[in-house]
Amino acid sequence: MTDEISELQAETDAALAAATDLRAWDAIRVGVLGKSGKLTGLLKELGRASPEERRERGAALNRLKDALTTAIEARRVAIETAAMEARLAGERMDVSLPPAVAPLGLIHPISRTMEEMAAIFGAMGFAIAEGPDVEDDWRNFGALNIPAHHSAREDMDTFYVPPLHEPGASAAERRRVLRTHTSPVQVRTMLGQEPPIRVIVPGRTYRADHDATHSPMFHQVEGLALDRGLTLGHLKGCLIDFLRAFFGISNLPVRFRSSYFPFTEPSMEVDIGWNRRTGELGGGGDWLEILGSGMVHAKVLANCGIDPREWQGFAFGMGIERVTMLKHGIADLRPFYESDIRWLRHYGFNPLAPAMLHEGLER
Ligand code: 2NL
Repeated sequence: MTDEISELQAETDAALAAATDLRAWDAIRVGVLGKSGKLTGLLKELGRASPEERRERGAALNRLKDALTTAIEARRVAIETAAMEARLAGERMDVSLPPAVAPLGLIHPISRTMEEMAAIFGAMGFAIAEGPDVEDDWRNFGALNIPAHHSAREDMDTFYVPPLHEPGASAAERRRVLRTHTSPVQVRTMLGQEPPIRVIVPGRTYRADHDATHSPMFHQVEGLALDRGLTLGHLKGCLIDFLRAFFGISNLPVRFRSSYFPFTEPSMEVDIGWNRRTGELGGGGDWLEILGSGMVHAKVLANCGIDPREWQGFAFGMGIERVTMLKHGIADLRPFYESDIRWLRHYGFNPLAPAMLHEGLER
């Protein structure tokens, strides 16, 4: 009898020691304490024993039951603890390792200049307007008071695109070009909305010209402001404020010089002060031409359906590559379009620190 008890104790202890997961452990628990378990069987047999045997053996079986219950429970705790420790060991990480840095792209200097211009002119109430790169002859030249066979058309070394075959369209509407300036977008704006108008137009432009200082594709920003009673004074104030904000020089010298464009009257070229020898902007006694401007020609307004007796305004245009090179001391035009990763890393801008006027534009 007592052999059965010590046998069950020894057998269960050995089985528990060998069990390393909860499934094996549960099989042992059921096999000992379950309805048809071995201990349950011994307790059932107790009913057939004599009263004095029952007392003695009953006490022994109860001690066995306590011992086995405790051992089984202790083994469960040990198995669960071991499983948790194994999991923690597997998921351990070294928080002192350097982080895995995700590669970060950079903003191209052309894009950066456009963003800065959007920030500066945006603060003056200008919206951004965009349009197609392929334009018809009328929007690119005719509406702007550049007549057919005018030297400006040859000056601009225009790329012509095969014409559209639209029935009823005039020759100038059918003839298509890669826009030589972004002015056709201002033409579209004037045709499409009533003044007052304040827009800047950044974008790609094309001229059949290719050497060390000219690319057949380049970028321009033009601006247009139309309202009642706008004067040359508004033009000057607007452009002086823009140039000083863009170059980050609060006392930058700015000079307006009489010039000619077919689409403005009067027309003015705008120069900034610099040192020709060192390339430093701001002073030095030399002048550098930076943009063209003027009061919008009455004929251009009329061509675009606007009454020049009621609305007046100014327009301007500048090359983005040129002002970007001046601002950042970039000597050569060609790398702008070459996608050389070393050049882009050197001149690229942090995309997480975009141009925002309220923070100032200087780095
Ligand atoms: C330059 C000069 C200029 C304009 C562009 C313009 C547009 C319209 C009407 C009147 Cl729709 N003017 N644009 C005016 C003056 C100068 O650009 O040297 N650009 C690089």
